[in-house]
Order: sequence, then C-alpha cells, then structure tokens
Amino acid sequence: MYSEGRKAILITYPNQFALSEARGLAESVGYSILEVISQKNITRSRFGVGKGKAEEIKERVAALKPDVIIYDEILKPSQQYNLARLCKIEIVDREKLILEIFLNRAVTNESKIQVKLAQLKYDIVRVKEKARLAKLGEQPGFYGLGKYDADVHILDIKRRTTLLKKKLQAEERKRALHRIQRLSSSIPLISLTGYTSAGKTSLFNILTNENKETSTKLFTTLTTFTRSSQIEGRKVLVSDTIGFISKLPPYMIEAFKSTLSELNYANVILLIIDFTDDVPIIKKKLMSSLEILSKLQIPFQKCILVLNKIDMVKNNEIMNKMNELNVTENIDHIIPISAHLGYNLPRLKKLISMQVADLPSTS
Ligand SMILES: Nc1nc2c(ncn2[C@@H]2O[C@H](COP(=O)(O)OP(=O)(O)OP(=O)(O)O)[C@@H](O)[C@H]2O)c(=O)[nH]1
Ligand SMILES: [Mg+2]
Repeated sequence: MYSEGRKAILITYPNQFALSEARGLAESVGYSILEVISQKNITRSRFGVGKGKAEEIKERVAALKPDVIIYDEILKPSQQYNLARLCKIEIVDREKLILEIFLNRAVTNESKIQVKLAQLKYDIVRVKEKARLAKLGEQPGFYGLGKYDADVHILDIKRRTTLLKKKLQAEERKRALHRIQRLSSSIPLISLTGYTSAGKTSLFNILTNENKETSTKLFTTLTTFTRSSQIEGRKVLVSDTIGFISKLPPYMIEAFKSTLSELNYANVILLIIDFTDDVPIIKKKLMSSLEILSKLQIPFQKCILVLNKIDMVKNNEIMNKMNELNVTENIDHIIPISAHLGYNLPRLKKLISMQVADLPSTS
C-alpha cells in the first residue's frame, strides 16, 4: 500500500463524522494514526489552525515523531508551507490524501491517467508557490515535494500534462465508442452509485453474479465496471461506479468526469446508502451524493434510494430512521435492503423493471 506503516498525527474537526471519515481515508492507504488533534476551525489563513494550536501541534510532532501530519482540509499551498516549516514535517492535506488513495486503487488505464493528471494539478500550484517564495528569498523545502529547480519542474509538469491529456482523450474515445454500441443496442442501463463503502459492489455482485472486490476500506472501486444481467426477464446492463466522498475537491470531480459521466447515460440510478450509520451522518452523506449528482445534471427522478445493510439495523429502528430522513420530496422510490442477506431484492428488481418498462424492448 502507498503509505503502509507511515505514522501520522491527524488534524480534523471535533465531530464523529469528520473523525471517522478522515481516519477511514488515512487508514485505507496504510497510515497509522498516533494521535488525533481536533479543532473547530481548521480553515484559518496562515496555518489552517490558529497560531496557538499550530505551536501545540509542533510540540506533539516533536514528542511523537510521526512521519507526516494529515490535515483534514484542503490547504492552500501557502498554508501548507507555513505549517510544514513550523513543524518541520510533511503535511498531507485532504486533497493529497484522496490523491494517494486514488493512486493506490487505480487499475484501468483511464483511471491511472486521470489520477496522474489530478496529481500534476496538485503539484503545479505548489511548485509555483515554491518559485514565488524563492524569489522572496525564502528557501522553501516543501517537505515532501522534490528539490528541483522550480522553473524546470514547472516545464516538466506541463510537458507531462499535455502528454497525459492526449492519452486520456484516446481512452475517452474508446469509452465513447463502447457507449455508442451500448446505446444503439438500447439495453437499459442501471448504475449503482453512492457514498464510498455503502455496499455498491456487494449489490452489483448479486445483481450480476460477479465476484468483484468488496471491502470495509474506502474507495475499493475506482473504475466503472459494466456487466449484463437479467432483471424480471429483461436484459439490462448494470454498472458499478466510483464512490462519493464529502469535500471532494472540484478538480477531482473534473478529473473523474468521464468516469462519473457514465451516470448520465443510466436509465435507472440506484443511490445506495449505508443505513447502519446514524441519521445525521446518513443525511450528510446523502446530501453530498445528491450534490454530486446535481453537478452532473442528473435528474433525481431516475434515482431509487436504496437503504442497504438493514440486516444490521433493528426492525423498529428502520421505520424511525426512514421517517427522520424525510427525503421523499427529492426521490420517489425508497427501499430498504440487505445486499448480504438478499432481503427485499425481489422488490428492488420489481422497482427497477417498472422504471425501465417504458423503454423500447430489444429482447
Ligand atoms: N452487514 C452488511 N454489510 C454489508 C452489506 N452490503 C455491503 N456490506 C459491507 O460493507 C462494506 C463495503 O461494501 P462494498 O460493496 O465494498 O461497498 P462499495 O460501495 O462498493 O465501496 P467502494 O467501492 O469502496 O466505494 C463491505 O465490508 C461489505 O461486506 C449488507 O447488506 N449488510
Ligand atoms: Mg465498490
């Protein structure tokens, strides 16, 4: 794994959602968290945290000697540099952490190129900051960013970016060709989507008799994977997709747009929710999922909200939680299921087949 065994101090917000998500992200690339420092406001201008807190972090770094600080926000290069210089340690901000995960998980050519492009975008703003500081007479070792001459580095990044973009276009053309073939066959496409770890691949495997990897780690699936299957006697295509996460940097949505845009071609979207979470967390995850769907201009009428893992939720709690969620104004169809036990799968299939009933049939 990318950062297997690297020790980290984690800086995050003082709430369970932020903490467990940040810990999940960090641990899924192999970091071990030595200590968590939480603070209400971690978006201040100079260090992210306030000056006093920054000094406290410096002391904890000196005492615990971690390899990195994981900072659960997207930092400006100047903030990242200030904190790195104060604490004399590499700062892995949320953006960098997500990049590491993607780098670790990308398997197809397309996703590998997408991740590399996103990484170059991340690097170039930092190299530019380095050049700016050098002009001011600073000696900016960025802790973790190489020590090359900034101008050479910028040229090199630009050259690599152009090359990768060309390669990405070629991959996108392949994907578009597949899509045209699929559209012309007019077989309905069912896409599974939702927050990372909600159980998309688990449901995909049952719907298609596949055996794709599922795990408790975040972002197990990075690549859209499509298989044909039969639902209620009708031939359909089922697509498993990359999971969502809160505070996904906008250019990463951009980087994964061609992967995500597969959702635009779906006839039915199964928006999967991990129903074992507490209601406030479900709401947050649901909101960030809906936000990404609306950024992709996907109409919510196409969605079926699938509340998964109800084998882990008590019967009386299911109704209570559904009432508390109160999302019916956005989405017409809601169904609790268990991908593990197969509970309610026949009903889900019935719902899907009703949604595609109006499409012209080829089989
Ligand atoms: N108890 C229970 N666990 C489930 C169920 N469905 C999935 N899981 C577990 O939830 C975890 C995540 O499942 P995945 O299917 O990998 O989730 P995913 O949405 O594909 O996740 P990413 O690909 O990482 O975005 C795994 O440990 C599954 O075993 C379910 O119905 N009940
Ligand atoms: Mg998956």
